Amino acid sequence: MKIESITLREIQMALKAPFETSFGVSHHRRILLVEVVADGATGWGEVTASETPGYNSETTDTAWHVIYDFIAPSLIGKNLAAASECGGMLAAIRGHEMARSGVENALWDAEARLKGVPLAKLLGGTLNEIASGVSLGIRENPQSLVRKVEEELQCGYQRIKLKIKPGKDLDYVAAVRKAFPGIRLSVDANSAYRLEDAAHVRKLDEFKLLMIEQPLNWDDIYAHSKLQSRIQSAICLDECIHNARHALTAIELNACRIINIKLGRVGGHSEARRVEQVCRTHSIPVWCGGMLETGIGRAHNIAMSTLAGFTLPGDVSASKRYWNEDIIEPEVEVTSRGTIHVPKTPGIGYSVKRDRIEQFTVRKNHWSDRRPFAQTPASGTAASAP
Ligand code: OSB
Ligand code: MG
Repeated sequence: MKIESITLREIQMALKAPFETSFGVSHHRRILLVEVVADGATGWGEVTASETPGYNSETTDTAWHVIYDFIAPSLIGKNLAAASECGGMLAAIRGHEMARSGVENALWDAEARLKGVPLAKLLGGTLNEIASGVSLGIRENPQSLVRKVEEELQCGYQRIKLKIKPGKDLDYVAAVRKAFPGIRLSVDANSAYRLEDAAHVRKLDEFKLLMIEQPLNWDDIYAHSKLQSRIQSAICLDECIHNARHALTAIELNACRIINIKLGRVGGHSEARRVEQVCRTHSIPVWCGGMLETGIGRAHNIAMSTLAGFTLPGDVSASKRYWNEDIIEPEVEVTSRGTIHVPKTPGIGYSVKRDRIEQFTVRKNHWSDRRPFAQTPASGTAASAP
């Protein structure tokens, strides 16, 4: 698979509704898309970094810098036997998993297209449809949250996850649990609590949650092992897990009973498969997390969610919950049973709407093996938002 060209672009898209987490509110997204051409086949990937370093240490701009200055120059013109070799070629780059993931996943899409198989198959996935859940942002008051939950349940979603933070937690969860006693319900704190809050977090036990996601520091597996021993609810780690070694550490320390896998957070499909493997070996259920992706990131999430270890509903939901019009066709849709059908066509299995992407593009750079000196501008790291 010879990498003939790489196109990096930033697109900007307004979210249909603001999304509030314990670390801030998102109104619009600045998203990097990666398009590769390898042996004549095109592949697409999405960089899932946020605009601010509030979730992890990467941002849209750090990812641009790392892809522009390091990843694209080191891959252009290279010959890979498979996309799975990408990680080894980028071994000199520490961290920056989301930047690496956007590029590696584009190569996985290209490889699947070259081989004429759906990406899910190439990854080793077995499911024909995946279970879908939703992640609901923090709201004004518990009543409006209950109304939102009802709306999502009517759409068929199999699991509801509530974002929480100190002061916007117990009352909200209590109201939702009272209104819907039997649903699969979980919460996500995005690192908003401290180990000293253990007695407070333990109050969530009475609501019979499926899990409490990432209650403590984003980089502290050990503190989660202490909290897990003090509460009944299962802890699910998100922010803490960047690779299979982290997953094994967390499992051996009993720091969680569930792990959320995000392609961006672990650096792409190759490492995601290794995390899934470690978890499956240790009977730790996994599910696919979301980062408010466009259809391209969503399509990669769907393909990954077909691996056998993904036994819990993920945060992969319908395009129309986020966007007035997505950049893929058809859009991601959810059945009335709360499932998403896995596409059967080669690659990510959705077609990319180039005209729409062009319309949203605010900066772009192209590397070509045939014209190695055609790159512009001299530095691509300055933001050029309209
Ligand atoms: O922690 O799972 C998270 C969105 C942005 C950053 C972090 C998270 C989230 C979500 C949204 O929960 C999931 C989605 O894409 O719907
Ligand atoms: Mg999370």
